[in-house]
Amino acid sequence: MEIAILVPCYNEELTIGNVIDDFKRELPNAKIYVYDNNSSDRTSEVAREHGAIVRFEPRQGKGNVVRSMFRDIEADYYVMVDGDDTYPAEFVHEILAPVQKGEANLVIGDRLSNGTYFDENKRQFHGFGNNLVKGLINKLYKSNITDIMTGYRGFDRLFVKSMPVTSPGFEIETEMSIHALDNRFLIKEVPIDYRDRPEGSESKLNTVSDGIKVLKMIFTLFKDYKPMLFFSVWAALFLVLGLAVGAPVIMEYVQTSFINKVPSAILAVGFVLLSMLSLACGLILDTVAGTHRKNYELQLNRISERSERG
Ligand SMILES: Nc1nc2c(ncn2[C@@H]2O[C@H](COP(=O)(O)OP(=O)(O)O)[C@@H](O)[C@H]2O)c(=O)[nH]1
Ligand SMILES: [Mg+2]
Repeated sequence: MEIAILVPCYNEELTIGNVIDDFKRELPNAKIYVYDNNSSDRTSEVAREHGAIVRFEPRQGKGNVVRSMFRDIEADYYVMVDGDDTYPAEFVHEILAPVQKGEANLVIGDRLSNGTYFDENKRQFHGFGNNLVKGLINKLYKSNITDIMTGYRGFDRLFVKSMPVTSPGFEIETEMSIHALDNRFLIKEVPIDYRDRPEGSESKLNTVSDGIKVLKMIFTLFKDYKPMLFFSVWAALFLVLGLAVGAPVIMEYVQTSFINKVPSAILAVGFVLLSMLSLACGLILDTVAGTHRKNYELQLNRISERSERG
């Protein structure tokens, strides 16, 4: 059974050697793939010296790298980890166990439950953004995931080969979590320890701009995956506005058999029409999403057949 360790890297010369050595020690037979994303430092040289398989990805962004990794790399089980030496390699066995036993398609290395993340990560608003995203997703999917955006994950082959990666950047983690939830993949969370980057090593993530991209991703996926719910919200909003503006007009008509509030009447009709239009969009897109879901299920069957034969 082949195991692949995937390490997306952008300027991680300080830490990548450690990461490779640690994973080599824990899993001597695994193949370690480092995808270097236009680093201006010696990331790829260091990675090669430490015995990783180094490849280059010219399109900038973690999502772009993950897309290429998932497409190129053949293995039975996969582990993805940051190149910044913040996730301890010792936990790799716990990350892999559920996928190897067939208990999970996706394993999430949860930094938050053990409490080390809050002690170690000194960045303001990071916690706020994490909580916002977590709350949104768990509400929408009635799920209970603790750490949506962790970079330490385990996958089985089916998940890797069927995950449509559309995020170019750091939204990839959120996209993966939502995709897994929406398609009812088996998800398991494993609490892990977290340590901050060593002195001199800089995070590539910008809390505000990358946070906005993550929220946009949630919004888009919500519209695409749950169009009926998404457009029902708009329909309800416009209906309430229509009734608020239109009720006095109807009252007036009932009492006097005349309508003097003509502008209100026109506005109310406009709002109600918008409401109906939203509902119609929801109904149509619901069928589209349903068809897509069926096709996706068939594709999953084909991928798992091929994996079993290969
Ligand atoms: N390939 C690639 N990897 C990136 C890019 N930006 C960040 N990474 C890698 O993604 C991982 C997570 O990034 P990091 O800055 O540690 O984010 P944080 O853990 O949320 O602070 C690290 O291994 C980075 O080297 C990028 O543009 N391309
Ligand atoms: Mg990191």
